[in-house]
Amino acid sequence: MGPARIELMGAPIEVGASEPGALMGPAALRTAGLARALADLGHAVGDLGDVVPGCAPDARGLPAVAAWTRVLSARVGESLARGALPVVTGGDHSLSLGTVDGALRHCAGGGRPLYVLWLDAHADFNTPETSPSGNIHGMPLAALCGEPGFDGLFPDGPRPRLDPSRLHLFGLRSIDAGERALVTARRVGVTDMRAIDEFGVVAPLRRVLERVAAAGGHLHVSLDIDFLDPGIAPGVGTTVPGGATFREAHLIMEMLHDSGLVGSLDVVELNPFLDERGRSARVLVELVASLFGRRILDRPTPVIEAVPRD
Ligand code: 4U7
Ligand code: MN
Ligand code: MN
Ligand code: MN
Repeated sequence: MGPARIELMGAPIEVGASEPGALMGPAALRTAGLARALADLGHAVGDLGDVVPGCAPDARGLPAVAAWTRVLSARVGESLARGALPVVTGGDHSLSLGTVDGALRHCAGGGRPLYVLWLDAHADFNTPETSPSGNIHGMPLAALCGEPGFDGLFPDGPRPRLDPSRLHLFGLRSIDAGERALVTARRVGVTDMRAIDEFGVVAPLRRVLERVAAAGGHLHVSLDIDFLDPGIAPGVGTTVPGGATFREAHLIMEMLHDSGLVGSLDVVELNPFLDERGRSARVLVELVASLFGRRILDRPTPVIEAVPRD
């Protein structure tokens, strides 16, 4: 079975964040060579260009995010229906309202459970009521899981909800009081930085992947660049110290590739205006390439012997 065709789509949205600049994210990732890096691995890659929302360019707030949600949900759904693997580049994290909604609808149609791996410093589980900032990029998971306060965000009619027990937050190190209560009450899976410091990334991630595999699930990965330590990826509006190292992030991507479970991907929150000479965009391209199979040597994994004999 060959790998699915990869379909890249830009979502230059920044109305969900307070810091302007994320709308340049898709362009920076193109400049850093995302499509080329994936094609060099032997994949069929199409860049479908930037998605255009059905709202005025100066629209603000929930109505603007609702317009993005509709179009992204439709585009991701179409891509999955073609048998492709959509990679949506942002853009702030409110874009995942659309990408996850599209993946949920696709999976509901095919009778497959959707699992979400949320690589992020934050929980993004605020509601308009609990949010200290009012910024929608801190709320997508609460909305997707069906918390109240998001009327008019999704298209009318029945909508598959994200099951919080199939959501796993990985890399968490900043959570607000209100969302902490919700994350606990809804029994969301969490591997926080404390757990990563204590156990590393391998054991916790392996447990997540084993669950998805056992259920025959589709895994949607949402990579927020602030998952990484700001020392390696400074191009982000919401930096939190103490993030994942270069090596931890690489290993996660390699394990995701080896699992063969990833069905859709978001790469979000890159703010090129705050970056240092393209460093953050380049790191993201490297990580995405690792997720799609770039490796140091062609050898079977896992590697049993630390030092190969000749
Ligand atoms: B991101 C925050 F208060 N929790 O809600 C909020 F700390 O997509 C930050 O993860 C949200 O970058 C960060 O505004 C959203 C804040
Ligand atoms: Mn499918
Ligand atoms: Mn986020
Ligand atoms: Mn974040």
